[in-house]
Amino acid sequence: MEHTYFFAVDLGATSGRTILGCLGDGKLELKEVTRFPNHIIEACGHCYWDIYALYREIINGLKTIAKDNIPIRSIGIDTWGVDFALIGKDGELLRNPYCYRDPHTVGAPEEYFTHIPRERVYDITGIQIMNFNSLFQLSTLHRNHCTALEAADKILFMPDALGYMLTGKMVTEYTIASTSQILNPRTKRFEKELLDVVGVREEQFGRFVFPGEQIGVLTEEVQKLTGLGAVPVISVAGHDTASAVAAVPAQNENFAYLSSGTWSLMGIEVKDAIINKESYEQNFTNEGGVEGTTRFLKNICGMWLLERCRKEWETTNNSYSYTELIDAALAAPAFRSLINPDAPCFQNPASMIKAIAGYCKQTGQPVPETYGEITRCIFDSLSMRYKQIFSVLQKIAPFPIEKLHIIGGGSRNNLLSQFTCNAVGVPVMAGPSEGTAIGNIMLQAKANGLVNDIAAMRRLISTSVETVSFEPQNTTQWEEAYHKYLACYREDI
Ligand code: LRH
Repeated sequence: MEHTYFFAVDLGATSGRTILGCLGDGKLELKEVTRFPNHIIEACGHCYWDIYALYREIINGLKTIAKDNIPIRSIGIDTWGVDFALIGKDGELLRNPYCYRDPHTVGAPEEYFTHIPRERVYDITGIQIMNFNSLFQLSTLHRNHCTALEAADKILFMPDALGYMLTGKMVTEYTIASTSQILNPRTKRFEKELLDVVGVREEQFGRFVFPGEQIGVLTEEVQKLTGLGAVPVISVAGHDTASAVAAVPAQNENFAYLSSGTWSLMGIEVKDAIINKESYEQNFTNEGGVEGTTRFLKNICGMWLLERCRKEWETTNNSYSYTELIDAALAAPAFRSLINPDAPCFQNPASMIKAIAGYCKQTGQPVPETYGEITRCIFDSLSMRYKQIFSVLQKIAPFPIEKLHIIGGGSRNNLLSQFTCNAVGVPVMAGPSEGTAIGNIMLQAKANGLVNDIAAMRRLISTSVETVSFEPQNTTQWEEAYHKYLACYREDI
C-alpha cells in the first residue's frame, strides 16, 4: 500500500500541536511537526484567545511540511469546545474570541432561565448546564450590548473560524456545534427558540457540515505563505473530544472513556441521546459524535488543577517536570486531603495553590504544603471524582461497562491511571496519548476513502499505537477513601 500523508491541527486550551500522520501498510504513524503554548490573554477586564497567534502557528507547521516536500492529502483542525469568533459583513474578524474561562458568564445560566426554564433548555439540547456554554456566552454578550456581537454577520466556532482563515469558506461543523447548547441532538439543527432569546439568527452560522465533508482548499494567500498548493481542508470532528473518542482503540462497544487533558471528559458512546430525569439531575451531556453516535459524558476539571499549580511554582523558580511531580506524589501520604475538583473555587482562581488550601481548611482537612502533597491531593481527588462519575455511568449505560479507556496526554501518567483503575474497579487501558490527533487524521483518511467506518478505524488504531493495561489493586482501601472523599465533597466552595 502506498503511503498517504495527512496534516492535523490539534488545539487544546493550554497547548497546541501540528501533527503529520502517515498511513500505509495498514498502520498509522505520527510525527509531531510543531508544539506551542496557547495562552489565555487577560486584557481590559476580559480573557481572550489569540486567534492570530494560533493561525500563525498553523502556517508555521504547514511551512515545515512544504519545506520537507511532504505531499499532504488534506488538513483537519480540531479545538476545545464552546468558544467562537465573530465575523463582520466584510468577512473580517471583529475581535479576538473570548476564552470560556472569562468570568463574564458567571450567573448567566440563571439569567437565561428567566426566559426559558432550565429543564426546557436541557430537554431541548441534552447538554449539561455550564456557565461557559456558547448559549450563555452569547446571552451575556447580548445583555451587555457587545458591539462585536451587534455588528456580527457570522458566528464561527473555533475550528471553523481557523478553517475559514485557511480557506475563506465558512462552515459550522456538527460536533463542535453540539457543544454550544443551541443544537437539538434529535433534529441536529439549531433551535430558534433558544436563539431568539439572544437575538441571533440561524443564518448567522456557516454552512452546516458533518465530519468528513470538505470545507474548501487553501486560499491563494495561504498557499503563498506556506509554499503549499491548493490542499483541501476537511471538516474532521472539530471538537477535540469527539476526535479523541473516535480514536479509542476499543475491541467492542462495552466501554467507557476518559479523555484526559486540561479537562477530563468521562463518558460512553451511545446511538441515541440519553435525555431523562436522571441525566438532567446528574447534569450529563449529549455531544455529537462521528457516524451519528452520541457522546454521553460529563466534564470533570482535569489536569487544569496541576497545570495551574505548575505555573505558580514556575514563577517562584521551581519548575518541576511531570516525572518529578509524579514521583513526589507517590512518596506523599495517601488520601490525606481530598477535594472536589469541580468545586467553583477551582474554575479560574488567582492562585490554584491557595484555592486548594482554602478548600482543605473549610472542610477541616490538613492543608497540603509541599509540591508532592499538593500533587498527591490532586491525583487522589481526581481518581475519586472519576469513581463518582463512573458509578453514575454504570447506572445509566444501556450496556455493562467492561473497560475504561484513558486517552489523551493524561494517559501517560501511569500513577494516575493506576489510581483511577483502583477507584473505578474495572480494567483500564491507557493510550493513545495523542488520541485527538489520531482521530483527526483517521477521519481525514475516512473522508479520503482509505478506511470504511469507525470500527475499521479503531481496529487500525489499536494495531498502530502502544497502550498500557491496568488491573484494580487494593480496592478495599480505595473504597474506604471514597467515603472520606464524600464526607469532604462540597459544591459550594
Ligand atoms: C476539552 C473541551 C471540553 C469542553 C471544554 C471547553 O478540550 O473541548 O470538551 O467542554 O474543552
